[in-house]
Amino acid sequence: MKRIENLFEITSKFKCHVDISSIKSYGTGHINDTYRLKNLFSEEHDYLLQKINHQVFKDVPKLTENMCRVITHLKNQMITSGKGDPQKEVMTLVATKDGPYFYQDSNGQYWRMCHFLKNTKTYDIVETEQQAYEGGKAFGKFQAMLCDLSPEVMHEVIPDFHHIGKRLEQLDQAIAEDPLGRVLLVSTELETIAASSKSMLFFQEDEQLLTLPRRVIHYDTKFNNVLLNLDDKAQCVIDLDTVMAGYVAYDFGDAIRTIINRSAEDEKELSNIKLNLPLFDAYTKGYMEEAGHFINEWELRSLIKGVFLLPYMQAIRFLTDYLNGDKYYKIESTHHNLQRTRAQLQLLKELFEHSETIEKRIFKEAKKHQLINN
Ligand code: GN1
Ligand code: MG
Repeated sequence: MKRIENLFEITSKFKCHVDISSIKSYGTGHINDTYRLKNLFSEEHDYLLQKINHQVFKDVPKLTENMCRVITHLKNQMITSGKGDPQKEVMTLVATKDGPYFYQDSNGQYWRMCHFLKNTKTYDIVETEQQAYEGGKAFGKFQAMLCDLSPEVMHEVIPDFHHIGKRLEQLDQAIAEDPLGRVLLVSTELETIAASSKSMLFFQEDEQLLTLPRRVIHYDTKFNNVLLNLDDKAQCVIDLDTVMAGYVAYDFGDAIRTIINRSAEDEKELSNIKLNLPLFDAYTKGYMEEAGHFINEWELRSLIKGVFLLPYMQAIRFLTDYLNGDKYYKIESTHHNLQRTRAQLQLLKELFEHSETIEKRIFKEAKKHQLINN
């Protein structure tokens, strides 16, 4: 674990009672650094302390404003409807003694703190249909509860985050600059990416821009961003750094990317990357039960596009970072980003091979909620 030299300085700025001798690294995020800290009073909740990656999140005050807006909205909905426990089912940020929900230390680093939710767990790879179903319910409910929050009020904390046209341009730029001479190693991957680029531009087409509603979405719906309780029931959606305006299909696609894959996001052995269709069905069922009452037919028909777009875009993002010299994602070995790229492209290949089946299964579930007739 990296030692935090100024831990005392940081924690003393927040309204908390931490036992600073208890600090431990926590989680598997690729961007921020997360630590768990115990409460000095054992009967009270513990804390998570996060160092926010300032290279990725350039405007931490705006990011925090987005997060607080969403958190407040979700908690208020639970209080008003009397459904759900706002303390356990929504993240709770800890304020600094000066008021804001973040602190910039003497080295210029940004920190935030939130409550640690006891008796919860996350899965990097989904194991059961029950878990997948609960994931679908959690992200579907998250979107549903935010559908009366105007997307206009949200800041675009990472510009063009899921704009595939821009992602392709960033890849082209990395190819042109090629600082480590890695382009030579990735010609197969570049060909695969080029072969699908046109079909992936769906969300940037004029027709979609005119018809698809923009909503407040999560933008990082990896399955491990849902906390499940000890009975494997969804409890809380976490990692709200990227809540912004976008299309529901982005969140559907990113969740499916992690749920339908029998292997890890960075699986080395490509033949292990196979689809788990029962988990796809279970997620879709849970999702439609919660989102079926607010999404429209256009959005429903766009879900399948998200299923292809997200692994494709993720492959491009990993490859761009690989070519740029691994500056964005944390890596565990020299060619980790290349390995991740290959795994995502393999997943995409599998998805393409089963595209009809996948689409039929989405429509079958949608019919149950009268979202379409045929
Ligand atoms: C990053 O840090 P983490 O794991 O929550 C990334 C997501 C990617 C994901 C891929 C801000 O999320 O967009 O989908 O890695 N977050 C950002 O695993 O770029
Ligand atoms: Mg994240």
